[in-house]
Amino acid sequence: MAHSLPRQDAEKIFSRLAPFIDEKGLLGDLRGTLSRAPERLAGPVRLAVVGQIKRGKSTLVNALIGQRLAATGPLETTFRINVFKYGGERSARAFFSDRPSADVPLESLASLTVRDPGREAELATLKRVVITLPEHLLRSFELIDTPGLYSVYVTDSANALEVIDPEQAARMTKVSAEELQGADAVLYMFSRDLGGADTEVVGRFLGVAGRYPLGAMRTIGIVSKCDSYWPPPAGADPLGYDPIKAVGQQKVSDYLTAEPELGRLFYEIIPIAGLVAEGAQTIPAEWFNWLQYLAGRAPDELLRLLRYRSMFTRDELPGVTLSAQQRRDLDGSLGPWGILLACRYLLDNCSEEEVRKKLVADSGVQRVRDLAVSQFGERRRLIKLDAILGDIRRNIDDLPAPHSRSAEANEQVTRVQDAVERISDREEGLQAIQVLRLAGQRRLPLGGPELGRLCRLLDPGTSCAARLGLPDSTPPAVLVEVADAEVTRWQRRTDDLASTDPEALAAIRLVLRTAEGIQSQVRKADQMLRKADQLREKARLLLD
Ligand SMILES: Nc1nc2c(ncn2[C@@H]2O[C@H](COP(=O)(O)OP(=O)(O)O)[C@@H](O)[C@H]2O)c(=O)[nH]1
Ligand SMILES: [Mg+2]
Repeated sequence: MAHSLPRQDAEKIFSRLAPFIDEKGLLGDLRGTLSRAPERLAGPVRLAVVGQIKRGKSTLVNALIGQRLAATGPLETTFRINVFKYGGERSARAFFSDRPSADVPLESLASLTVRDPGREAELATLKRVVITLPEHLLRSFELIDTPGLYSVYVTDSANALEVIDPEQAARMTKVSAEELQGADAVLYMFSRDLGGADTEVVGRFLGVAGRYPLGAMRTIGIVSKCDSYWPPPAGADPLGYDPIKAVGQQKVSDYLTAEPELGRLFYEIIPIAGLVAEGAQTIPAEWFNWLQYLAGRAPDELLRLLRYRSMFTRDELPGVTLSAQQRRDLDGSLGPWGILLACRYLLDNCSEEEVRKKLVADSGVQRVRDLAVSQFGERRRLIKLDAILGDIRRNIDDLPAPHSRSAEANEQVTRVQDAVERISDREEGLQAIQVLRLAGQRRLPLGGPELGRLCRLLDPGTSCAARLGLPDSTPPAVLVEVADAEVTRWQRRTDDLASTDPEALAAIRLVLRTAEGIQSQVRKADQMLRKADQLREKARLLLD
């Protein structure tokens, strides 16, 4: 690949740098960050699910792993962190602040969470539960469920207030914020009314808001509980009503219009109905008989039954043979939209397995999964590197102003800053991802064919020929010709943009540098092959 840093260089730079930093002095934190960096680069991405309390974080975690293991619901108000990581065996280990850690049966996870008046003291010292699962998704990243941020929010907290006293809320926030700072990447659940607080929290995670736009590849925004926009509004086709598309997507674009900064902070913002995805994967097979029964009702009647939850779940529902408990179970696990969707797929003769899969796809959770795997799994090293550089920059930002630091400390800071810039300049993959993202958001002034070319050129891990849009069998002389044309094209583009759009200019410059890198590689290869031909010719003459 053109221009990329040899694999171990960043690791070497970090570990060589650490000993120069004074451990006990002003820069002690920085030294810790640097000396832990190589180990952190080698580990899996730590993906934290963060946001306000009761936004559906634990529900999303369950939906992502396809099992109901994180406790959800109004009673879940402990301070503890759940970490889900990959391992051959299903197991869980609890870590306390006042006694040694202990294995716990997975089945007892719920009771370790739910606030139980008899066990308050025990639960108060429970810090963290690490759950190991042989779940493919967790090969890409560790998933961290946090209790929730609270005190920074004023809006939408009425519900939470009923069950959480302010002291607890402050502690939950502290625990969650600490976990966020230790994470490499974030799934951030927006509060119901997007506030400046959301932008602030994420901006802080990434470094000062907007200053390190690269960081956006480490954050995915989530608009949760979209299915709660129910019943379908008058005028909509109620059977085809899709609250994710109809309301969720609209909310995302409203957010982006109201706070354009969000476009920089998030790689993507995805509207979801986590409950539907969680329910789809976890309801017992037997419940499909109940869904079949509902699917057998006339469409108008089914819609009428599902329109109001209070009616669907009441004690007596004349003409319906499902018991109140069965209806409540379905409602609690899938919600009315999920039930309606399932019925429609059953009517289309989908199998139970297909219905489960389709619901996960429709809920938006499959999109979160796919994106998380491609972003945080396949780009693991870049994500980690970017997270570490972000932490170092934050450490430096938090130091007292340069004039109040010793000359020695200033020298150390300069040294670290140089190293950070050296790494981020040379790891072109970091920048390539950012440029691809800008291209995806149509924020580059390029036409369709040019965008296609750009994406191909920047695609890491493919051959020179593929990056030039040619088959791998293309003769090197042709590759040279095409690479030359490519360089000329991007050179011209750079000149066009020189005085207009700095963001686009920086992006196109990177494309130009990449094209030049490819050009130099194919030229070298071509020359070598020509020389080889000449040598072969000479050899043949000797033998003749
Ligand atoms: N309708 C609906 N309810 C949801 C959804 N996700 C979560 N909930 C409910 O919201 C409540 C809080 O969810 P939970 O996952 O515990 O929130 P957390 O505090 O952010 O972890 C629970 O009663 C969930 O059942 C969703 O997508 N749709
Ligand atoms: Mg939770």
